[in-house]
Amino acid sequence: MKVLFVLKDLKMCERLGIMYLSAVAKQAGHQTDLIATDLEDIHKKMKEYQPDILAYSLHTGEHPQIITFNNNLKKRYNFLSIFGGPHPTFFPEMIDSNGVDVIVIGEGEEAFVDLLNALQKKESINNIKNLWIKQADGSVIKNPPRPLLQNLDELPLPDRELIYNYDKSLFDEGEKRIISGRGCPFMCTYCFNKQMVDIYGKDWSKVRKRSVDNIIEEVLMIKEKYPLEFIKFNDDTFIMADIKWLQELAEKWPKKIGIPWFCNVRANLVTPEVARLLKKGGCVSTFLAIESGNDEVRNGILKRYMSKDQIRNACKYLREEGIKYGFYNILGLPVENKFEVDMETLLFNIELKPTMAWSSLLTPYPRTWLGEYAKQHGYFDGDYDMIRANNKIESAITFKNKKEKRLVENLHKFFGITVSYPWLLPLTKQLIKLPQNKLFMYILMGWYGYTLKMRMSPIKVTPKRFLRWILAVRKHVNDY
Ligand code: B12
Ligand code: SF4
Repeated sequence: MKVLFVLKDLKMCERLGIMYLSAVAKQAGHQTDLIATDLEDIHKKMKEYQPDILAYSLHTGEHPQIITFNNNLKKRYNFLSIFGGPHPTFFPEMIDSNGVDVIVIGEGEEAFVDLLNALQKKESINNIKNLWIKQADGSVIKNPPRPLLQNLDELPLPDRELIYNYDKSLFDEGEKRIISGRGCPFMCTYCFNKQMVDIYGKDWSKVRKRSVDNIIEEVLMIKEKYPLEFIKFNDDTFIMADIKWLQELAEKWPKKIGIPWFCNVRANLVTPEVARLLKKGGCVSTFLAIESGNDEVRNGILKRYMSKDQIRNACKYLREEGIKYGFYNILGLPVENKFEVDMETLLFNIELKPTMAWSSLLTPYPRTWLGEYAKQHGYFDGDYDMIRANNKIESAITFKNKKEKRLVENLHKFFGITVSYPWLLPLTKQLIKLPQNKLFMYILMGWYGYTLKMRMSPIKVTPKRFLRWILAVRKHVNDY
């Protein structure tokens, strides 16, 4: 079968989901290719490649545009459309949209191969687990999920050629993304994890780590074939394995690889021992999520269950080992006094002196506990089609009045730079009263790009890369 993966955009970011799917498809003898709708003319590709299947990977917010895109193609070409990724997983009702033939819920590798093999052999696809299949009369067959893959080492390594053949700039970037495991035992209310537990039960909560040797095999392959200066682990929380796994990584990585790396950590899991092992293994920078500087909001509403002192200690242990740390935060939460809470978050970030601070405007994603809470309390109207693919300009939350909306949305633009230079605070407080404008977006994206690439990452800044980053910032801003 000839598969064409379709992404709304690539945005200088390797998408591991489709890279795994492409690897398993090729292993089973099928052909794959890729298109990003912002980079290439689809009609040229359809005529040249003549795919049997268009396979879309979707985040919430990308869906309205992609559904229209697919539906227009359906009028001109003959193919099967299949949709996977976070949006179909959390909002399978999207199958009712015109032109959507099949959706995949949850982990996709085995279901995708079963589908391709069945189509190849001209067999029925109606009993394949994880799939919802639209029938000719419009009814939908809804199959249950299969058990989760237990041994991730059995998967082939993600297909990097799929991405790099398509976008040479990603090949040339010194940083490459990999993932060391799947699953998370926590239940933060804004996160996709809760829905995965609803789908898979407690099995999803058990973290499935790849073996250290399997990870090393992947990185050695990357090192041999592509420019590599820095590895970024995509894992939600990298250090969730038992300590023996981290000890083994810390032992083997410097000897066999010796490339610096980044990972996400959870403050309550960072002990002096964990920080020491991260350092020994070659970790140079981390991100941890504060989300809110207000204890009641962080623990009562977001259910992070961690104290300020735990966060302070985690930072201290990382600092003592010389590991950089950045923060994730969420602004515009569904609470009565949004702006006051966001100011508390800003001040707590300033206190902890991170290398960079990132903030997002809350997006009430479908089926998250917080999304439902926002709906029930009148902070969100429940229209997921109004959620933007990128929540960097405007919040989807309902505010008390225009003034509150403006203050929160503008604070988001100045958040990172104010955390780095707290003496800007009086100026920030004045600027956020102004109407939102493109310059504020440039400040947000420019500062984010600068701190991410030049402070958190050790990769070489070549003129070519620098120019590419500038263009990426411009593209991000112009997209809004
Ligand atoms: C690392 C990460 C990032 C990184 C890297 C992005 C990347 N695309 O790799 C960064 C920081 C850049 C990022 C950015 C964003 N992210 Co992010 N990110 C993640 C994270 C933690 C890991 C992604 C990953 O590598 N997963 C591992 C792969 C193997 O799994 P997967 O992608 O889900 O794919 C599997 C299945 O979904 C399925 N599948 C996927 N696509 C398809 C397609 C077909 C045809 C089939 C059959 C199956 C299938 O099969 C795959 C293999 O099993 C996830 C959470 C998570 N643990 O997955 C959030 C997550 C995907 N991100 C999320 C969001 C919201 C974003 C942003 C929109 C945030 C923002 N506002 O800017 C941006 C979007 C950027 C973009 N265009 O990709 C949400 C999506 C929620 C939703 N309902 O859409 C998630 C789920 C986290 C959350 N908040 O709950 N992200
Ligand atoms: S936010 Fe992180 S720690 Fe919380 S449930 Fe999601 S993945 Fe787990």
